[in-house]
Amino acid sequence: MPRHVTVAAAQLGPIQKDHTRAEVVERLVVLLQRAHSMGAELVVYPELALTTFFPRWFVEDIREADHWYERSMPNEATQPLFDEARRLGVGFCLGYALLDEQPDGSVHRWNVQTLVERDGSIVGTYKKTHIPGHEHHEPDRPFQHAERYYFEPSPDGFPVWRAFDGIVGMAICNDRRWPETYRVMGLQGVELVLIGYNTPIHYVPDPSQDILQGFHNALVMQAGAYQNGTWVVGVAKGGVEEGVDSLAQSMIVAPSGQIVAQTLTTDDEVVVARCDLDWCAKYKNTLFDFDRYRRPEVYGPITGQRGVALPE
Ligand code: CDT
Repeated sequence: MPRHVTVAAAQLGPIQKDHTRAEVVERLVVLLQRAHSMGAELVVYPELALTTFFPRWFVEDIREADHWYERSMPNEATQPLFDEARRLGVGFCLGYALLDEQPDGSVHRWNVQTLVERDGSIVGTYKKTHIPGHEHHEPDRPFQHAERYYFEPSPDGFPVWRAFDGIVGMAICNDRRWPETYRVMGLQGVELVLIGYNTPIHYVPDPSQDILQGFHNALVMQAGAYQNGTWVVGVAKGGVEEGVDSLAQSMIVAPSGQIVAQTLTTDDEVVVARCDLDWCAKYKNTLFDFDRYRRPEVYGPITGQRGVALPE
């Protein structure tokens, strides 16, 4: 039986600070319905798809930011999305901030994506691994990117799940820039990688990269797809949010590395692609036949060290 899954990249335009969860969920439902009418079986939303990108502001007491986090999923605010998706028989992947309160009283703040199957069952929740930006207030910046204050890095790595008739993995925004992200999933046979992102056009530490944001976005996802023989779906929250312009250019990339669908606007927009999961094998069994051609015995530094070790 050939395995195809029609996937939608459900890009969001900006979510401003005063937009309520109810307003945002209404937009998500509209995108879901549009995607369904285009034949989608799986709808992928951006990173932090329920709120504005709140790490752009610093608060001295982190508990003042707790209202940006979800405490459970689904919850009262997102139930309409879960209900409509199940009614339509469409799965989805949703990014949001999670406040994880443990029975022992410890609190964890994660940046996560939850994958939901067509029958409404939760497949899994992925926690962001590579947390970019800064830990402390940097008042000289035009806007903050304090993700390292608001989120812990996940200790879990990159699990994959059997879902949607294939092998599915997830990554979140900055994760997509790191080859290890795709390779760890590639080593588990991943066929579909779902990635939400919020990427400000202005990169404060080195503005010479601003003009290259679109190029770098495509570069890393196309390389990740090709080098691991997998589909990659990258979905933006784009446009000008609270004065900060963010990259859109959501895309669906084939295992060949080719872009098969891409958004044209910086607003709410859906693009779909019919993903042939068996296409992955063309790459996994030939040029990137890992078992035949990889040389893990000489890749020690990849997992043995974090930073650069210069030669003598
Ligand atoms: N959300 C996220 O991870 N954004 C980063 C911005 C660059 S680091 C300040 C990204 O990699 O796109």
